[in-house]
Amino acid sequence: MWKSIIVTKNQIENKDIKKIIDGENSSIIIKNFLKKEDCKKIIKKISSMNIERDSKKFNHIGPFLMNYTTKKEKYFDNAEKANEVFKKIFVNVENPVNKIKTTISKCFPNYKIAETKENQRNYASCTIRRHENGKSIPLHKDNVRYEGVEYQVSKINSQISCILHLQETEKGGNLSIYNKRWEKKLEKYREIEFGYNPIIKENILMDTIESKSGDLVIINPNYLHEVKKIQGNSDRITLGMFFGIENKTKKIFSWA
Ligand SMILES: O=C(O)CCC(=O)C(=O)O
Ligand SMILES: [Fe+2]
Repeated sequence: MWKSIIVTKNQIENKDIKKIIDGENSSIIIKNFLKKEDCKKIIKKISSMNIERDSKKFNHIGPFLMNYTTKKEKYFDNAEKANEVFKKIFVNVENPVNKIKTTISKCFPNYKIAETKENQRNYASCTIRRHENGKSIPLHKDNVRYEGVEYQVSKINSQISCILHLQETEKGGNLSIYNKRWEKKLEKYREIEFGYNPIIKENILMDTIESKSGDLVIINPNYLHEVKKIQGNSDRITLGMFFGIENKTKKIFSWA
């Protein structure tokens, strides 16, 4: 069995994060991390604003570093714009990015949460992704140490991914996470566009995490994962951000 740890935001501890970093558990789920009314307010605000999407194809707000591995200047230009947009989106609610940062930093009492800057420029604080009926996210991993070598944040020891569900699906859109840590030898299964050939998940233990608005899901994104096809009329809307833990300097960074 490979299972989630279900906790409240006041219960979560360093040992829970350690368990997902080491792959003992699939994920941490904090149910109702954000009030459903706040999720709705955020979505309403987004709909009322005329926001330029970072990628028409993916319908994201905010640049996603992995899509800019060789376009560093452009990443920071777009991050600056996106961070202004996020400030506006969160005016009427408790800022979810800060709330996630507070929750994670409480798990690392001896660490400092550092402003993530590079040559005086800020990283994107998060990305908001909207996936419609029929969309899915193929099998992949996220590993900034391997894929983001041009960036300072790649110098970290461990990386975690936080996904806050702002709107749930009617059906489908579950996250599947496999008990298989990415390693370099899997690169030969790389697909042209994105992700990996599904044969590498065969016979591997898997856990399923449903899309439920208000829930915060924390995973080690170096374990293979995918989002199944969304069904029905309700788009799957999430706010995602990564954290990096640097042991030598006892610092925690966040970016998207
Ligand atoms: O939306 C999700 O559930 C997962 C997104 C993802 O791939 C990640 O956070 O690394
Ligand atoms: Fe991912």
